[in-house]
Amino acid sequence: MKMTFRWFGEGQDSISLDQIRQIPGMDGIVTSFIDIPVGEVWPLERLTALRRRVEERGLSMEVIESFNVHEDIKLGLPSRDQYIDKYRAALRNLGAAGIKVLCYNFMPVFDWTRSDLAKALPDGSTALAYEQDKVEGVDPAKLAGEIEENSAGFELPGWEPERLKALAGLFEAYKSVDAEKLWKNLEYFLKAVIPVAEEAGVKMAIHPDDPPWPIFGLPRIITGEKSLERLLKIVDSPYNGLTLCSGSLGANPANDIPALIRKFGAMGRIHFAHVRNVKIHSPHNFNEAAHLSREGSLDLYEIMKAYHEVGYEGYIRPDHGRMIWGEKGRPGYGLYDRALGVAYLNGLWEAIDKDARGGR
Ligand SMILES: [Mn+2]
Repeated sequence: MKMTFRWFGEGQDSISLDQIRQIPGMDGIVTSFIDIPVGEVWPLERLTALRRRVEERGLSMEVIESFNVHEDIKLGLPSRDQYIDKYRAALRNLGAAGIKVLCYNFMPVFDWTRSDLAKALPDGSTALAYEQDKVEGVDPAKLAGEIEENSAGFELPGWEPERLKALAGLFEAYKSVDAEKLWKNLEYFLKAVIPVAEEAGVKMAIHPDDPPWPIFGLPRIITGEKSLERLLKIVDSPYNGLTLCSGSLGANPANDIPALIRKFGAMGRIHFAHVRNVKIHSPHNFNEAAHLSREGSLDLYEIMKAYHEVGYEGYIRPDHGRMIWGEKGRPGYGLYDRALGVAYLNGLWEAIDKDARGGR
């Protein structure tokens, strides 16, 4: 298990590499170039230069996240082939730069969705929250405006200004794309890119839809066991794998996270573990919680035990955290609560590992 931390890059993140380095047991960062528009190729020189700077700070850079798939690919438009070519070129660059895992998603229009980026919790901390009525009761453009306003000045992956400007047109375009059509478009994409990922040595790891149900009438297809199984069968290669996000899938209590880890982990298809907790209040209403099991609805001990049982050797990160101790930062991505999450996950792992070896 290699512990990592999401870092948005110089000038994009209030947290420094030196701070991340000081979190006990930290191996590396997970990053992206969010200044490069979706669909464009990430230059090899920038990747290698950044990797060098990260390594000079004592951290590794082997995982990329939020390398988003262009909407034309998801929509299955004729123009998708040109974007698929760019995606393949980008995969080659990532491989040449030593990147091992690429986390992406296939959610129409929006990436993750929340109704509140700073919901006050009883202890005075704030966290991202999702209330179905608040989300479904508003015009998506209005919600997007609110999210932008409350993003503490940061550009959020999936909520980039250029995407938000095109919102009305995108919704119109998706009218002809139902879940089955979206599956077909995903299939077309994977069949085109996985052979290149294999050549480049970059494992693709799809992130489940967050939350794992349709919103705003848009289809969402990566939502639980059956869909993950279907996804893996499209191209039966270890390079077509998963980011198992406990918080995304776990927002639906029908998803048994430890069972999913045991199943897909034993198949060697989980390449990236996002581990966090959510507190479910009622169906389709939740807030993100501290990592500690009793603070939310998920059993993090069972989750880490499942990873241990399948001999998980991939990358893991604490995923989102709350805002605590007066920290101001990128919603979900402050330093303190995520660092506490790392310490807790490392503690669980040490105990589980030592127990499994008879206390040695
Ligand atoms: Mn996640």
